[in-house]
This record gives sequence, structure tokens and C-alpha cells, in this order.
Amino acid sequence: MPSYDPNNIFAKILRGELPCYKVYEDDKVLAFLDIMPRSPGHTLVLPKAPARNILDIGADHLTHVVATAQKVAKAAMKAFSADGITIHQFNEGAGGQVVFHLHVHVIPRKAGVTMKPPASEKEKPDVLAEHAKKLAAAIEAA
Ligand code: DGP
Repeated sequence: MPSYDPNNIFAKILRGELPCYKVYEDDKVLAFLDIMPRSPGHTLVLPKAPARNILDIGADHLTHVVATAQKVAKAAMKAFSADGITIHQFNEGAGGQVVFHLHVHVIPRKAGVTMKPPASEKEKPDVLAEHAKKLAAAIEAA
């Protein structure tokens, strides 16, 4: 497996070199909206530690990422009046991974509504800003 590339797009977001629609942050993780959401509220949860994917992350960091994904999922159920949550996490190109800093997708779902295809359409900035605010408030209130 290739080594971690510190110039991947999510590493730049983590360093504050690129913007994001943040929904949650602590000393070990950052969660922000996917700019090409498969459904409203589609969130990515990342460790701050430099890990390419599940194959090289330390177990302690992975545990915190998963706990944060759960926190985001519970808040998203309320914030987006969801009926369920889909969790995705891809590893290496063959596993569907496109951006090589570990991330967990948290995707709120409505009964009977199909997800958009992956990375098919960029959401409008004002919609993403409103969704991030709503989800961040639900996480804060939990
Ligand atoms: P994957 O590595 O297959 O889990 O897909 C990467 C996801 O990241 C995909 O759903 C689209 C999203 N994405 C790509 N570029 C950006 C970006 O610059 N900002 C944000 N927030 N999401 C991005």
C-alpha cells in the first residue's frame, strides 16, 4: 500500500488550507459535510491523525472516529428527520476510496428515497451552510 500523502485534499482541509462546512470538531476528529452529498446532511468524519484508511490507522484513533460517526448519526436522525442512516467507509482504489485520508460517510436516509450516485452533483453553498448549521446545533444539543 502507498504511504500517506500529506497533500491529499482532506489533509489540506484539516490544516485549514481549504474551507469546509464543519459540523463537529474535537482534539482527535473533524466532521464536515460532503460537498457532493448522496442525501441531505451527508457528513464525513475524519481522524486528525494522518491515516490513509482502515489499513494503517491506530485502533485508538479508529475507535474515536467510529464513536464520532455514531454521535453525528444520532444528531442527523433528528436534524434531517431521517428514517435511517447509511454508513460507508472505503479502503484503497479497489475498495472504492477516492480521497486517501481515512473518512467515514454518515448518510441520513428517508424511507423509499434512493441515494444519489457517488460524487455526482455539487450542492449549492447556501444549502450546505444551512445543513451544517442545523447538524452542528443538533450535535451540540445532544
Ligand atoms: P471516497 O474516498 O470514495 O470515500 O469519496 C470521497 C468523498 O469526498 C466523495 O463523496 C466526495 C467528497 N469530496 C471530494 N472532494 C471534496 C472536498 O473538497 N470537500 C468535501 N467536503 N468533500 C469532498
